[in-house]
Amino acid sequence: MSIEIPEGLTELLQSFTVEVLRKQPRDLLEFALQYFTNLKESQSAGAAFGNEQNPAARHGKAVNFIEEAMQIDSENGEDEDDDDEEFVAPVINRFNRRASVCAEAFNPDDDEEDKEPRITYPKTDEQRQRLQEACRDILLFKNLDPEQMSQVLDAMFEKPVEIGEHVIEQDDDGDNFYVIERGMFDIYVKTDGSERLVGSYNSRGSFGELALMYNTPRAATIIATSAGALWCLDRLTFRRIIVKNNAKKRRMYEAFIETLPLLKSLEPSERMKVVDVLSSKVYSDGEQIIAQGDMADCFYIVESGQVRITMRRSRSKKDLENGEVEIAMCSRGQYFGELALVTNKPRAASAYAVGSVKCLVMDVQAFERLLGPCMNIMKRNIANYEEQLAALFGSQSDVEDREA
Ligand code: 1OR
Ligand code: 1OR
Repeated sequence: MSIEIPEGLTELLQSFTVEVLRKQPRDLLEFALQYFTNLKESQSAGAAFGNEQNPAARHGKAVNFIEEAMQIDSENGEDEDDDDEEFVAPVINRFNRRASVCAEAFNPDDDEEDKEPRITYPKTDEQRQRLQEACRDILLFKNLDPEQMSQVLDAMFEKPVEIGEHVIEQDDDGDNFYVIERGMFDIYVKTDGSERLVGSYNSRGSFGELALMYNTPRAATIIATSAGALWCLDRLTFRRIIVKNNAKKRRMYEAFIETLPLLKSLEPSERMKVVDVLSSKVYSDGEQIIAQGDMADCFYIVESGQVRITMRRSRSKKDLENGEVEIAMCSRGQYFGELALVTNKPRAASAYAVGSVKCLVMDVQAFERLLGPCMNIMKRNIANYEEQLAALFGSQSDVEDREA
């Protein structure tokens, strides 16, 4: 009598075993229950998004575990950027294809990326336009080349959210990266058993990158405070494209970042995390980078060129005609745009490119998350601004008007 092994059983159990070895759960049965429930849920979610014909997406979270086990060594260290190809996470359809952790060694030279099917969610022109608009200012996408960007857009799928929905639960495994199309979301972080509101998103931005970049549990809970819509990028595509791109970025900026006085109180590994979230933006001569009075959501470090910081003499119409006064120039290695983020006020001054300028840009959430240890240096500088304010603007009434 021959016993037939059901298709997919070996791979299913392998994935589960790898996850048990990674997580070392105390209660194996409870872990198994959770694991297979998650697997079932992500399978149903894939089906709900009309992705039946797309096996890689259908398998949701669990699809990653073997590939990731193959990469774990390179990811745990700080040297994950030795080779671009190290980050190619081949999409293995483990329910049709036999893949064994032991037998199928991960070979970085094998360009699996081009052999395996890519995830594509068909979109109407209207959807694609909305998606492109939502992704326009996403810093993690800024350094992608057009081909990478188009693969990312193809792989993204839409998810409506209801008010009160927990999009991400702290400590869960990471499944997707999310780009906000519309809606408001609160960020909660649990420490020592108590949960605290640490920030929010208002109809723009993105979240959910950390667990995917560093293979860590979710670092925060994200709750929708209005109805809204998100665009989701699955973990595998995120790792294949964004994490690979980050390796390149690390190589490009590692030496520069090491020289920045602002970041000297960070550990080397923290400095690398700063590089991971930075994106580079180019401005042409005279272009406005920051407008005085605007709400702030970014922080800047000058990579090349000069940035002129100017201030309106006062808010009154009469003085607007007097134009703006130059109050500072920033060059390579200097930063600006921190004041509004630290004080939670509108931009205190404007910034313009002088000649062609390249800046490294970081969003406010990353700024708050990563630059806490640099706050002393920034606060000392801010105290300098205050001192120079009166001197530069002369009459006290001007200052009072500006500060009103
Ligand atoms: P993730 O994959 O860990 C939760 O899932 C997401 O919340 C996380 O990625 C970030 O994208 C996002 N600390 C940690 N995660 C944050 C934070 C944050 N803000 C947004 N996320 N802090 C708040 C900074 C305003 C630091 C709190 C101490
Ligand atoms: P921000 O987020 O307010 C404008 O956006 C940026 O200009 C500001 O952060 C600072 O990074 C930068 N006063 C206020 N902002 C200044 C100043 C400044 N210099 C640079 N910025 N002063 C100049 C001191 C040499 C004092 C005002 C006269």
